[in-house]
Amino acid sequence: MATATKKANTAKSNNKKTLSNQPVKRANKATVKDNNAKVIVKPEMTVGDGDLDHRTKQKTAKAIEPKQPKKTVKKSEKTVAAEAKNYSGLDAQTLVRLYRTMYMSRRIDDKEIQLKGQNKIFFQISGAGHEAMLVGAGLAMKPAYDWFFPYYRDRALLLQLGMTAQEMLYSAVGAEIDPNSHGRQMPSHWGHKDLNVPSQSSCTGTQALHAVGAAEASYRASMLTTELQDKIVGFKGDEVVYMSVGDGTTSEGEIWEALNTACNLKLPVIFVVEDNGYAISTPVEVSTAGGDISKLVSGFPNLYIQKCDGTNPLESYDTFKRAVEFCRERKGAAFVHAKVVRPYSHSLSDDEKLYRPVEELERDAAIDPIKTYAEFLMTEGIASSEDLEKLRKTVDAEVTEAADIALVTPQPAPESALRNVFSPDVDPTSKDFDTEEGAELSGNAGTMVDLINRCLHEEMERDERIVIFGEDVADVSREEYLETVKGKGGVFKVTANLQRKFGSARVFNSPLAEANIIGRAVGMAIRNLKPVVEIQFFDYIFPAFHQIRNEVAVTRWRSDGDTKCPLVMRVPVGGYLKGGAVYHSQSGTTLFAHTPGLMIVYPSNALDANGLLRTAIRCDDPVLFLEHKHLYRQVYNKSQYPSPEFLIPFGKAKVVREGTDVTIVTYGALVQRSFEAAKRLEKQGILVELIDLRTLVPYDWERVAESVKKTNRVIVAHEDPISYGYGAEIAARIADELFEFLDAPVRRVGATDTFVAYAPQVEDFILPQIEDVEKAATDLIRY
Ligand SMILES: Cc1ncc(C[n+]2csc(CCOP(=O)(O)OP(=O)(O)O)c2C)c(N)n1
Ligand SMILES: [Mg+2]
Repeated sequence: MATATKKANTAKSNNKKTLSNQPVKRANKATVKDNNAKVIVKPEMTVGDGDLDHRTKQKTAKAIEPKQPKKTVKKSEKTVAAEAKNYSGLDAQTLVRLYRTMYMSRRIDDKEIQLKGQNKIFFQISGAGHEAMLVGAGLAMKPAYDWFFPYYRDRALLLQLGMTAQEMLYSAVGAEIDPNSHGRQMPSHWGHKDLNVPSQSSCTGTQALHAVGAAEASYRASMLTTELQDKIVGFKGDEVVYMSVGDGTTSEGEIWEALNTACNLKLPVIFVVEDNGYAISTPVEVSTAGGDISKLVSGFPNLYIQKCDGTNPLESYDTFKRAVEFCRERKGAAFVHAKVVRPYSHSLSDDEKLYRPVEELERDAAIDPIKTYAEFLMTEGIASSEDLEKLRKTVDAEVTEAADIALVTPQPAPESALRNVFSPDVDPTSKDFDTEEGAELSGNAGTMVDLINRCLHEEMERDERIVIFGEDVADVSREEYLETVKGKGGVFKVTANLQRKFGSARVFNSPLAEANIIGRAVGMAIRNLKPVVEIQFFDYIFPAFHQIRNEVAVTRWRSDGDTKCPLVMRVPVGGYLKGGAVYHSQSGTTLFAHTPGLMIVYPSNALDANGLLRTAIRCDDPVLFLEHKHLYRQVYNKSQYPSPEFLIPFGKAKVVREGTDVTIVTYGALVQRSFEAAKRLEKQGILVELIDLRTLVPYDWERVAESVKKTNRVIVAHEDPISYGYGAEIAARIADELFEFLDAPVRRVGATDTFVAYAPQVEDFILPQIEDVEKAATDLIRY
């Protein structure tokens, strides 16, 4: 007990020490508390309440042009930014422009709400209550220079950066010319190529890792050659990366994985938490231990933590200026925790009155930044009520006009749906990727591990954009040991000696966090690095499944080609290991094959692995490259080495053996097993045509069809569990398109619908064996 207390105390004081080392600025608690405590009787008017006919009626004043601040005007105690004596160094025009942007943001929300009510648009989520913080952030950063990974509340930021009301309303109506997603995503899912805003998804928090990867692209390029820097999209050397989330989203693991890496590498990422106190209906104290996210992150080293009143644009601007400076100077990452309000429901699909009492809503309304900042401008004599009224009128007119135009702007043609699933420019199934015919081989025969490793060496040599990372892939992270130890180079040694050859900036270990690996790779790929990452075992790919399915595979499509993240995910897969058991033997290609936008490669031998990996690296789409662990070192699939230009195209199956009686369509470890079965069957006079698909997405349908037309009997064999498997897809298509050529039903061979057991004889029962393939063939012949 005593020891425990002692430990706790030490931890506490250590924490304190770390904190005091950080340039932490505490929030102006008094202001926030005071404001929260103020109970305002039903506000006179509600700005942006969804009804365009409601207008803010401010007190009258005369001037039309923004006035220079009158130093003589008596300041109200309640002045929003009374402490900002020189208005954060901003002139009157800028101060008024900030209001214009905030108001514009609110009015676009209101317009959308109106249009949604009229069934003219199909979804709405607002940025209401967050505007002040967002214009402050936008003003402190450099548009089209810095990088932005914003979330759906960030309308005012995007306006501040230069996106127009028109562009936003194109998005709302699903117009094809919408720069955010060209009609593919809900509105407020930001993306703007020219403004360095990569396409953002609906997934809360995934973009934190992309932001880290985007910052890391610059960080790694800084350590490498200037030629590489030229290839990094938007490389400046001092650019910073903005990433925002809500309070609720800070509970996602990816946020913590992102903070961990950003702080560890001192990456220039500004983590922004827009704390409106709710995640839909769940209050912050339910999601966040202690209710204060800044406290929870206070142990991270190199993290500049700032709290601010996000309803105050000037305080927000000051805060962001400091955070930006910290990151620009490459001192580390920054964390801005901004308290904001949410005057509207979460989205139009939500009714906040179901879980928030009127008094609370009124408290928020009283500190609504659209209201308080207008009051500030008037009280300080920066703009008169008439100025602001006039400004509001012009904004309203602009928004109305933009909406009218958007409503008559065409949506994409229905068949455009098929565009940009994969790269329209680089086709890995084309002849450009085929040097297989007559390829010259040399040297001693190597294993699949050897030939993959050789390919990685050659490709890294050829393309300096390639970075390799994952768990334990480096030779030795502590470089000082490089000369004294042999090095690890991956648990299967596939990446051996790459760090030694190409350096730790290009080959490095990741933390033990699969989403971290894939999410960072996305951010790097967005900026034109070429990540070739390793997931240590297929069985552990699932923490990254969200990133793979919802980000990697869909980024190009959801932005209609504006954002892409081509990368290669090498993944050891499969069983037949004797003792691999449940969590080191899994196959599950269907889970990924069912995800549009992902290419899947599954080589059965060393030479194919080499040629297909080269194509995977050189193509412009994300590729899941499955390497069967059992095949890694088999003598039967060894090969001599091809040249560094040896390429096998995707979608080109290999006829391993020709035959006339029955076709076996397979891949991976079942190729050799089927080959053995074919030899046995030949002795019975049955001639098998054996097809190794080699790539599962895309696959060589022509070759399959040609064979089935010849043999009229077909088996689809794979290692995955049989039900709902990849074979079901092939079998269904054969039944559908080749029915008249069949003399027997399509038969499938696969694993039992279980996981793989440890005890060898049970494993043998579960996984398909030579006998299973043989029996299926004899059954079909007898049919
Ligand atoms: C991974 C994921 N889980 C759940 C959702 C559904 N969802 C969308 S927004 C949201 C709440 C987010 O709250 P917060 O992060 O506080 O942001 P706020 O909307 O309050 O600004 C939820 C649960 C989602 N989009 N993504
Ligand atoms: Mg929230």
